[in-house]
This record gives sequence, C-alpha cells and structure tokens, in this order.
Amino acid sequence: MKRALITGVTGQDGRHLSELLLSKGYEVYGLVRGQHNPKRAIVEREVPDVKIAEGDLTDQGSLISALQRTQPDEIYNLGAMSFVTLSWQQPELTGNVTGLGALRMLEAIRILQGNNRSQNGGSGMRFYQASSSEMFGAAPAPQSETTLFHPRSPYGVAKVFAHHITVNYRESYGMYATSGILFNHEGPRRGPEFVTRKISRAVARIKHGLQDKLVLGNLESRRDWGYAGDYVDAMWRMLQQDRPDDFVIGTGETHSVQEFAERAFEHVDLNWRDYVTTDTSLLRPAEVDLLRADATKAREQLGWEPKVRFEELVRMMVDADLALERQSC
Ligand code: NDP
Ligand code: GDR
Repeated sequence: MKRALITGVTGQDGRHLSELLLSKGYEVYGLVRGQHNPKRAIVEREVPDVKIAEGDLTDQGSLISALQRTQPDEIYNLGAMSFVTLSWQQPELTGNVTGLGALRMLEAIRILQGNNRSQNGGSGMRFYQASSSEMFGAAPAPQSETTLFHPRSPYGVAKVFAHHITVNYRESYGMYATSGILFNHEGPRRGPEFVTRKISRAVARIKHGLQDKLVLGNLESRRDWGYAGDYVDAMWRMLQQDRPDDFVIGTGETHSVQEFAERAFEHVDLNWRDYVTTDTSLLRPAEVDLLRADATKAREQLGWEPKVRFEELVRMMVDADLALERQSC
C-alpha cells in the first residue's frame, strides 16, 4: 500500500486530494498545525480515514519528524498562506510559510534520504509543490510552462521562490520534485475569503433573505476558473510520471469576476445589478488582470482534461451554498 503525506490537508485541495488518494487505496497522512486547530474537526468529519500528523511548515524539525513517522512515498506540499490580499498585510509570514515552507520540506526529504541522486528509481520520496498561476501575474496570456514569471503580490513572489527551489533541488540533488502550476480552482469547499465563494455564498444568502447586498472589489479581472476535484487528479497524475517535471493546469477559458457574479445571480433568477456594489478599499495594490492557461503539455503527457466547465462550476457552488444557507433559515 502506498503512503502519502499532505500538507495543507485542512484546506480545499487537501480534502479533495485526501478523498482521491483514499479511493485509490493509499494510506493518507495529513499535516495539521496548531494546538486547537478548528479545521482539524472538518477533516475528521469529511475524510475520517485520514491520519493526522502534527507539524508546521515554519518548523523544520516538525517536518523531519512527520516524514520519519509517516514514511510517505508521495508528499504533496499544499500548505501555504494562500490568500493574495492578506499577503500584502503579512508579507513576511507569507514568505516564511508559502516560500520557505517548501524549502523546509525539501530539506527534510534531503536530510532523510541523503544526497543519493535517486531521482526516482522507485525508492525515493516523490515531492509535489503547489505552484500557482499567480507566479505569471502580469505576463501575457495564454500562460504555459515556458512563460516568464512576473508576480504581482508578496504571495506570488513567495510562490516563485518555492517553485524555483523545487526545480533547484531536482537539479542539484536528483530529487523527484515536481511542480504543478495550477490556475484558480474552486468548488463548495473554497474558503469564503476568495471571490467565487464570496459570490456564491452571498447569492444564496440573498435568495434566502439573509443578506441584501454584495460588496466586491475589481470586477474586471479575468481568471481561468476550474473545479478543484478535477485539479487534484492532475496532481496525482504528475507524481505517477517516470520523471519529475513542471505542468500548467487550467481550463483554457477566461472569465471576469463580473461574469461570475452575473451567472451566479442568474442561476437563482436574480439580476446581479440589483445587489452588487463595489468598494475601492477592496482593490489590490497591484492586480493580476488576465490569466488563461495553455495546458497542452498536461493534456498530452498526463492525459488530463478538466471535466467541469465554468457554467457548471458556478451552478455547483451556488447550489451547494443554497443548501447550506437553507439550514440557517
Ligand atoms: P487553502 O487556503 O484552502 O489551504 C491552505 C492550507 O495551508 C490550509 O490547510 C492551512 O492550514 C495550511 N497552512 C497554512 N499555514 C500553514 C503552516 N504554517 N504550516 C502548515 N500548513 C499551513 O488553499 P487551497 O486548498 O485552495 O490551495 C492549496 C495549495 O495550492 C496552496 O498552496 C495554494 O497556495 C495553492 N494554489 C491554490 C490554487 C487555488 O485556486 N485553490 C491555485 C494555485 C495554487 P490551516 O487550516 O491550519 O490554516
Ligand atoms: P486569486 O483569488 O487572488 O486569483 O488567488 P481571489 O478569489 O481572491 O481573487 C480573484 C480576483 O477577484 C478579484 N476580486 C475579489 N477578490 C476577493 N477575494 N474578494 C473580493 O471581494 C473581490 N472583488 C474582486 C480580485 O481582485 C482578483 O482579481 C487564488 C488563490 O487561491 C491563490 O492561492 C491561488 O494561487 C490563485 O488563486 C491561483
């Protein structure tokens, strides 16, 4: 039986990936930080077969101990301070967790495995780094594996560091270290601080009479939005390749924040214009205007394609929030 360790198991992707790996027969360990982490209960409820391993990406020793205890074949480094807006308020913490956290996990693997250049050979631990389309930032679309990075936030900069250090450990030590450059992916498990979930939740609450308006920031920015359940499958496929590599994952479609809001309100027979207002305090110091993936390499080499498209994603999220909010009525 294969063993996997997932950092960020309490997050959106961590829970989707846990379900996927458990369904494939893996023994799954999830790294959880903190003394009284309220998200731990969510993991225990939604994916009870995940075994919890204590640890924090800012604590090198805890990562070495977690690897020693769990002896994983595959490590998925999904843990991060992942909210772009907050990264301007807490840039150092973002660099520490999102950037240096990846380095610490790579160091933990290197220390435990030694510099034996066992790029795969079947024996080494395989490492997956959760890289992001935010690394592209202001780079022209469509963005692929060969597009130059131009990050626009402390978060994007931290992810660029994590990405390059992953490539560097692969080249320096022959480690099996792969980086998945994923474009935005969403779903009912998305945190409420992100714009798609903020919209779907507000639409549901407005429909149920629990809220009367929705305040947003930049309506013009465009994102390549896919479904998280599809994207964790791409992560797993990457670590099944003979050789470590980098892959862009996205749908190839791009839509504005306004379009997302339009579709979401339409789904419950409301007009977005009657409810949405904007507030300049929600604008970012530097924005990423346009993201659209060129995921040709993933399609050809991994056989990966997104199953859920934009319209279905919007409906799925609104329906899930309608059901959730109904309980509070
Ligand atoms: P979430 O914000 O939902 O989850 C982030 C996870 O990181 C949480 O489990 C959180 O734990 C954990 N974490 C935060 N700080 C630490 C720390 N110091 N030590 C250990 N774990 C920590 O993110 P997603 O699931 O959406 O994303 C997963 C990864 O993929 C992230 O790295 C994100 O940056 C990246 N990514 C996401 C994309 C997306 O569209 N969703 C696209 C591209 C990349 P806790 O619950 O304790 O806070
Ligand atoms: P993003 O996601 O920054 O792309 O990062 P987010 O949903 O936060 O923003 C997307 C776009 O929407 C605009 N926007 C708003 N955003 C938020 N959060 N709240 C608002 O009220 C609002 N109004 C407009 C933003 O300006 C932006 O243009 C996500 C995260 O998951 C990262 O961790 C990940 O790496 C990238 O996706 C790919």
